[in-house]
Amino acid sequence: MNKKKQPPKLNRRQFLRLGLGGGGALVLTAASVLARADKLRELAATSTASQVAAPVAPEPAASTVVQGTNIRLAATDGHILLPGRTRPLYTFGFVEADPNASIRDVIAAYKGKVQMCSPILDVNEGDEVYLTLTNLGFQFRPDLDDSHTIHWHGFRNPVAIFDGVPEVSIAVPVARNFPYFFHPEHPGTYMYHCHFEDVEHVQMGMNGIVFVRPLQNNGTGSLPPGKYCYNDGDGSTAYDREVTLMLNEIDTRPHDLLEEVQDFVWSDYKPNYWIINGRAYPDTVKPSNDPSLPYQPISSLIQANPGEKILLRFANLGYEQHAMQLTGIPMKVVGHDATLLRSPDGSDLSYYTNTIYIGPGEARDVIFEAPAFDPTAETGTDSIGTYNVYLLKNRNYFAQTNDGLPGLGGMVTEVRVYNGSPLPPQTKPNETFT
Ligand SMILES: [Cu+2]
Repeated sequence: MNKKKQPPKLNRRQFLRLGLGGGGALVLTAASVLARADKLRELAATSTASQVAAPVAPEPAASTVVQGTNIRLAATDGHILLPGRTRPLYTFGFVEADPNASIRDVIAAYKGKVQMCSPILDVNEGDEVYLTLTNLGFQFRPDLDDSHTIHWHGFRNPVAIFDGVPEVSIAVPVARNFPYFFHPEHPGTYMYHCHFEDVEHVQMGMNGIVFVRPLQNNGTGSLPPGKYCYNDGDGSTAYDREVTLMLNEIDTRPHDLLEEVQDFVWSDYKPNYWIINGRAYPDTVKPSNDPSLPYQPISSLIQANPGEKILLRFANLGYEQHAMQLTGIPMKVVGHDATLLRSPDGSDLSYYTNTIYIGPGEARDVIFEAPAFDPTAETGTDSIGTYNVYLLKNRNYFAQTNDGLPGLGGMVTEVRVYNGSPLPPQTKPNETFT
């Protein structure tokens, strides 16, 4: 008896490739989606010149920082701009949403409008933090029904259900909420990311920085209230300003292929962009909430008055180790992976360096003191005043380019130390002044 030949079984993506991908066309129905893509393309055409482009039509504002104990993040897709690239880059990620809005309203407001990197979460030691994750689905890949999670990387979590690893807890399907609960007890800098199909979802942009402020900020018997990175007991981690720096690399091929309903072999990963807070230099030094980068709201520009102490909160959720070098100003490393650098007997293990080595999934807390303004050194001028500029850059020169194009790009930002003390106090992390 002849065995009847069975038609080949197709998985979801193979099926879609036959149905949609052959022509390379993705079926997009909503006119507003096309209009927004056109607007982003227009912005992209001007972004390489680092000029301020015309602002886009009002959208729900992308968030730099989320504070408080009642947080809502919505997971969806969208597009960002990279210097030297006219096509907006397809991404996934998280945006801040109103904790009290209905799922329907959050979908209407944010679906297809994700930001990169995801918002900075700013919480306090001892708080009871409720974080609702809402999965909005994908605007540009409506065929995909991927779930999402929040994994607070490095959190000492006694309860697996809130750890965001889908295999041992819960993942959030499309059009559903899930309430996470965290009781942070260990100050320092962490990161969070989606843990569902995590190689893909993290590379696509589902990551951000979360940090915990110490109880010492309220003051102790011997220390006044203030800004401290840790419960150091001696004020050694006090600072005036803070900037979070989320390090990632991007291979643009899987982003483009996903948008075209094609597969990518992840072992072929070979990045061509290196980014800080979702932007590549020179975009890194544009202000926070710059209108030319509507979905990349978080600046990496480090502004300082002479003599101020600046806290840099580094985290790396790329797949490469990075070596971040600041020449001309010594950096004091006070924390690794949300742990104060002290030995069990209390001795000081902090160290000075000009290069921070940071592997995937690692965090560093670094404090430097802004030097006096030197009128003879290289200076620049912006709307705040005249400044000395120090480059904070990835030491690997491959990571100092945008897709191999000429000129400085990539994982590079600037420290600007101003003449006089023109900067007002910072009210939140990564706040920039123009
Ligand atoms: Cu996800």
